[in-house]
Amino acid sequence: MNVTKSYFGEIHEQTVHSFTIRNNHGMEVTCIDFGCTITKILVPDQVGTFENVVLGFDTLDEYVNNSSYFGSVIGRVAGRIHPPTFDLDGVTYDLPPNEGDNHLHGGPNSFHQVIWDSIIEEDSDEIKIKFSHLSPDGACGYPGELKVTVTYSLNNKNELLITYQGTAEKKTLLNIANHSYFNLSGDGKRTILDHELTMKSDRFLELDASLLPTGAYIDVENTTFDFRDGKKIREGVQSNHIQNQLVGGGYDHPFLLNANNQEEICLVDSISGRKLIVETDQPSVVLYSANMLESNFQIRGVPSQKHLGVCLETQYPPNAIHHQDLPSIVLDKNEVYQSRTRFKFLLV
Ligand code: FUC
Repeated sequence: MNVTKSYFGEIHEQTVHSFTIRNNHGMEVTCIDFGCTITKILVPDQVGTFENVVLGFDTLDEYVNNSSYFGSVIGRVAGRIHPPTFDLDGVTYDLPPNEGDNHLHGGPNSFHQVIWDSIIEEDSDEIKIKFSHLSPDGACGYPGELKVTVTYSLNNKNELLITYQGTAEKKTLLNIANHSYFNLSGDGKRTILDHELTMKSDRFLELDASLLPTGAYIDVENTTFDFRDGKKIREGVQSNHIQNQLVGGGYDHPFLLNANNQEEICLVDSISGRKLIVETDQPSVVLYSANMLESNFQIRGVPSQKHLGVCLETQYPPNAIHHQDLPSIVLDKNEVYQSRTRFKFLLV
């Protein structure tokens, strides 16, 4: 295995670096310290052709100016919070809105827009890039100075493991996710509409017109949200189900996972033969079929369009702070937040 570090760009007189880990089978993961952003994942198809399976850019400017959160780490709190305010121990904290009245993905200039410190750790069968960041008390409205690390680790089993850890000096909220858009066709050749998704999930959260969970759970039985036996994403995109329609055609929903670390999510592109298995310790996954991806720019020479990627954002449910029935994202003072998700690349 080997790892390289190189210059990627510059912002506010600070250098942004790119890191590429390559394993013994030729699989590569490339990320940058700006937003701990995964810019490229090269894996083989069934005839051994290595191609990129995530949406990403080659220049820093594109990451700074694009609002799609390609490959970035999202925090302090992933998803939408509305109203953009919350109470903890009798103190009210206001969060800056950045999508109409909603506070989205940690607010403006949050984790995806900062340059993280980095350390490389090398082993014979695994290489890690460990990113760390000290988020000041009050950053983006959240209380407590927070020490947070994000580690990307690639091994020789073609597994990318993402781990998050955080501790804060005050009681606060924390719910971190990665926002990679997968497209297993390779180099964005096709949309993800014919990708087949299988998920161990009996329930998802109903959304309102502002894409916020209402607090109600919906049973997936007999709906386009039933991925238990596998389904093409196209089915939800073409469906008349009000929940598919209100997100712009497709999915932008938190699914509650029935199982953890048991191949609970599986994405297949049968044409290339690529398969991705996602295993996590998180209670839910936001399935986003890129319904709002705009078509006014290019992604490494490929015209952007709706449904060009699919995000599998393993996390606690969004807006959990406003719904007591949802698993809590409150982190106590000095409590250790930990979360891990494994992305295993295989062939069918
Ligand atoms: C996802 C979605 C949102 C949003 C964003 C870019 O996580 O939940 O609706 O469009 O990413």
